[in-house]
Amino acid sequence: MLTVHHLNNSRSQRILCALEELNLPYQIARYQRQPTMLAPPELKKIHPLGKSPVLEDNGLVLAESGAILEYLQETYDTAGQLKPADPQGKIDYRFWLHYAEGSLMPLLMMKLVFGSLGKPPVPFGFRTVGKLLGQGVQKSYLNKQIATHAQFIEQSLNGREWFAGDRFSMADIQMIFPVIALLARGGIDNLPNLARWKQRVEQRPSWQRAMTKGGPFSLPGA
Ligand SMILES: N[C@@H](CCC(=O)N[C@@H](CS)C(=O)NCC(=O)O)C(=O)O
Repeated sequence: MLTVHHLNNSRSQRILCALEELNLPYQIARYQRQPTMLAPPELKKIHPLGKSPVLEDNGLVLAESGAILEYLQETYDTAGQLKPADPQGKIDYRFWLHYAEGSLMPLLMMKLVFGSLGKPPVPFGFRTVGKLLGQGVQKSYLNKQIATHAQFIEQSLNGREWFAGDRFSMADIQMIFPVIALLARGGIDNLPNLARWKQRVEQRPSWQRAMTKGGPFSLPGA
């Protein structure tokens, strides 16, 4: 039996979506974020990093959402439903699977952290300095980086419905989390391709079932 170790409001929503796309039976072991937004310590008993998602499959323990999605595709997607077959599609598929966590998420996490330096839990006496520091880093570095990435992703969807071509794939599932974070907190307007792509994802029954089973998804702390 497949078990998804699922932290509420987290990247493990991706895995639920993939399992729903593949129509696989699975169970969910649920974990709630602590007030700090971190995962509870029990998750470290499943995998030493204590992050979500973790997937268990007949004694195998897998972490990292991209690696889990690739595993599910290679192991269970016998019809090749969630991976393109053409050479360019395969290159794009691999690119987005890596890019989501390797390049885009670190910038969005930095945005979250540097945007929080003027607020609790930063001690009261440090908040003014923290806020100035955070604003400085965002203005001089982060916002420009995020704008470059946002334009790149937006243009990559010109004339295509999905990240790896004309069919929905694991690459789209992997991109859901950073795109939602980018649209929510990237501070960039006018990304119509991305907004339409997000709507298409949200209309998929697999995503809707993942939300029903996994719980609301609103990315307060990603
Ligand atoms: N790159 C990893 C990131 C895993 C990760 O940071 N997960 C978050 C949830 S979205 C988490 O477990 N946060 C709680 C914590 O850091 O304690 C992946 O894609 O699986």
